[in-house]
Amino acid sequence: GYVFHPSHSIFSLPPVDKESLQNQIDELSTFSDTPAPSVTRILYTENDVLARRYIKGLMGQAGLSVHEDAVGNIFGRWNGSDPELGAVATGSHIDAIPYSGKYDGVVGVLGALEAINVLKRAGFQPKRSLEVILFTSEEPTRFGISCLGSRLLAGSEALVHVLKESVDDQNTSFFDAARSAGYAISQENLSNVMLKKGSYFAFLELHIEQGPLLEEEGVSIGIVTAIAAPASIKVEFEGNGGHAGAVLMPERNDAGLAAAELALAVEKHVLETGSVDTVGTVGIIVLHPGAINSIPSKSHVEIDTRDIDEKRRDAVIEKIHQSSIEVSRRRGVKLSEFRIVNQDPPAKSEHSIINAMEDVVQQLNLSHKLMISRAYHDSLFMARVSPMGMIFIPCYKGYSHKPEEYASIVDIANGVNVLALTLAKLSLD
Ligand code: HGY
Ligand code: MN
Ligand code: MN
Ligand code: MN
Repeated sequence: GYVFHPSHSIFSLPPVDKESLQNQIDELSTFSDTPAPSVTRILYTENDVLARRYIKGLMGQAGLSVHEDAVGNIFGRWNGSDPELGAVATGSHIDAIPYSGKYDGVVGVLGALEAINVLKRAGFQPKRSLEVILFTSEEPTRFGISCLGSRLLAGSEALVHVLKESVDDQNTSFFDAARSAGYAISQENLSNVMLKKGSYFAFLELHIEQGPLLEEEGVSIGIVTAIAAPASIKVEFEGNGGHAGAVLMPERNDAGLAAAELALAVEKHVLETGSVDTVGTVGIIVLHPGAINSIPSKSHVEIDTRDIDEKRRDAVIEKIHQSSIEVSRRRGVKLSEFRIVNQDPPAKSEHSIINAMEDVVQQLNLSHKLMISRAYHDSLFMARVSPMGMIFIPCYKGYSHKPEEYASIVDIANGVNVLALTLAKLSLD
C-alpha cells in the first residue's frame, strides 16, 4: 500500500513488475520490418498496426478506457474522482526509424502503463484523471514530419494543410496510408485532432536519455529542464548528368558533388558557431539515377540541425541556405528546392513539475541531475498546450537510433517509479 500524508509524500509503492515489463519490451520489438536486434517500425505499416493493437490490448488489461483520434493518437484513460478537471497525461511513441533500437519511445509507453498498474496495485485513487497517450509517428521517417501526432494535438493548422498534400516515397498519400491502417481520416476530422485548451493539467514523458551523461556520471534519473530546438531542411540540386566516361570534367555540372559540398558546408557552419550545443547532420543524400557510370543529374539532401539556442540555430539555417545558392552557382547546377520542413522553438519544462519530480526522487532515494534534452520528443509539442516535464533514464553509452540501444530493467523500473509517484502527486493537486 501507500500512505499520502498532508504533503502528499508517499512512503512506499508495490514493486514494478520488472519481468512482465521486460517481456513486453521484447514482444513489442518483434513487430519490426528488420531482423532483431534492430527495430524498424514505420507509421501505418503492418508492423505499426500490430504494435498499436498490442498497446491497446495492454491499455484494456490495465482497465483504461481507450480511444483513438483521426491520425491514430491513442489515449488510455483512468477516470479520476474529479473527471472534469484537467487530466494528468503521460506517454511517448512506438514508431522506430530504420535499423534502430527497442527502447526509444517504447520505455515511455510501456513504462507509463506499468506506472498505472503500480498505482492500481497500490490501491491509489486519482482525483484528476490519468491518461496514457501513444503519439502517432514521432519519427519523421515516412512523410518527413517529426512529431506528427503531437504537432497536430498542439494545434498546428499549417500541418493540416501539409498533410493533405503529403505523399511518401512510394507516392502513397498520407490519407491513403492512414486509411490503410484503419483510420477514417478526412479534412474535417483532421482539425478535430487539436486539443482544447486546458485538456491537460500536466504532461509527463519517460524516455531514455539518448546521450551518455547519466551513465557516465552514475546518476539514476535525469530531470529535463528544456528540449533543444530542432529543424530539418530538404534540398534538391539538378545538373545535366551524362556519361561518366564521355563527358570531360570541364563540361560537368555534377549534382552529386554539389550535395557532397553542401554536406561539408553544413558541418562547417555548425562548427563555426563555437558552441557544442549546435549540431548538424546530413542523414540522407540520394543521387539520381544512382548508377556508377552516370553523372548524378539530381541530388536530394536532407539536413537536420538543432541547438538549445534558437537564434543560433536559425543563423546556421540562413548560412546553409547561402551555401546552397553559392554551391549551385559555382558548379552550374540548379537549386531546384530549398525547403525548411520544420523550424521549431525549444521548449521549457514547467518548474512546478520539475519540483514535484525532485521531491519524488528524494523520497525514492535516487540520484538525479537537471539536464537539457538534445533529442526532440512529443513533449516538445505537448509543452505548447500543457505544463510539461520529462524523466530520463540512463542508456548504454548513450546509444540510440541504432540496434545497440539498451537500457537496463533496473533503470527502467527507477524511471517507472518516479513517473508513478509524480503522476500520483499531480493527480491530487
Ligand atoms: O530525432 C530525435 O531527436 C528523436 O529521437 N526522434
Ligand atoms: Mn527517436
Ligand atoms: Mn523518442
Ligand atoms: Mn526548483
